[in-house]
Amino acid sequence: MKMTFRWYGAGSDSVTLQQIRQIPGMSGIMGFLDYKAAGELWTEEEIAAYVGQVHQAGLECEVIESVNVHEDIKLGLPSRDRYIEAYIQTIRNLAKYGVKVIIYNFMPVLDWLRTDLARPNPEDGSLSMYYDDRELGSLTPEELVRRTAENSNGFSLPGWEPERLADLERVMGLYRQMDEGKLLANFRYFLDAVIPVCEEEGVRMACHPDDPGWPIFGLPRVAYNQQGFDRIMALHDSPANTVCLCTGSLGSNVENDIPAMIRHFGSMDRIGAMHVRNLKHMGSDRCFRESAHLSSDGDLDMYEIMKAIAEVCPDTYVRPDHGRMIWGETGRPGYGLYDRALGACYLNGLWEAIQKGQHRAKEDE
Ligand code: DNO
Repeated sequence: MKMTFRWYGAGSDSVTLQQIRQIPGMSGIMGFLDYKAAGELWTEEEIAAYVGQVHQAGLECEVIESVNVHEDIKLGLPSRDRYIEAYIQTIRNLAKYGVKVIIYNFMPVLDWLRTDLARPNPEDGSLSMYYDDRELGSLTPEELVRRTAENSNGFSLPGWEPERLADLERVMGLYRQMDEGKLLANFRYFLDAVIPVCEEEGVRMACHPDDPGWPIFGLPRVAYNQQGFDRIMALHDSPANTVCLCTGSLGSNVENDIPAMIRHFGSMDRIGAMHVRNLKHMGSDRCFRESAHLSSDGDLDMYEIMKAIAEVCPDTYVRPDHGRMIWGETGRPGYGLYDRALGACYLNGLWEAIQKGQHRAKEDE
């Protein structure tokens, strides 16, 4: 397992590379060029500059996140070929600088979303991201986007680029006629084009789940449970077509058994990377808050999750995911330093115990 941390780049992150380097057990970064609009080419110069800084700090940069897929590709518009061409060149450019895994998602229009980015937890005063489906029902997509932008402490959130959201209404309209089958056909078209390039370049695409894990605002969604990911893996069968298994996104849907999903996709060698975090449902299946990583703080059994990773994909990349805001920290919602660093240490602790347990069990045999 390689423990990593998301970093948005100098000037775009409240956390520095040196701080990340000082977290015990940190091997590298899950990187991101946060100023890139979906569909835009990531140039060699930009990638070289980002990766160079990460290496200089003594960290690896083998995973890149949120190389966002242009809406025209998801919609299957004639202009998609131009955006796929740019995507392919981005893959080649990233591979040149040692990137091995590219995390992306295929959610129509809206990326992951919450109804509250900083809800105080009555028990301890920490601030958590929060989702309540009833509240979502009372908001229009435009209101939600405005509210999200206003509450993100001046930072942009991954997948919420202003350009993408500016013509929200028009794009939502284009999806009105689309069902899951059509979305999957467009997904296949995309994978058929990019996966052979990944095979050539030694890169794996890792699809991030829809978050929350069910369709919202009447938009089709295809990546929120085992069956959905089975279909995605079958669209283009290749070791380069993988899942970014995000425990929090999938865990939002109470029907998902996360350790079983890790075992399922891990034993097929289809886990490219893991986002590991916990969440707690608040009296309803469709209302949750993002908790601390600890098992006892949320609904997910983090020991079972790490054990499943140790069993089926022990060499994968893991990062602690969204953290709460604690100790007065301010920053990009979900992406402060303290709670994610605590999460990484906790996950590394579980990992050591699991590894030693496995080792001793072997010796006893
Ligand atoms: C949320 C993240 C996502 C993820 C993208 C991948 O905070 O987990 O931004 O990286 O959806 O495309």
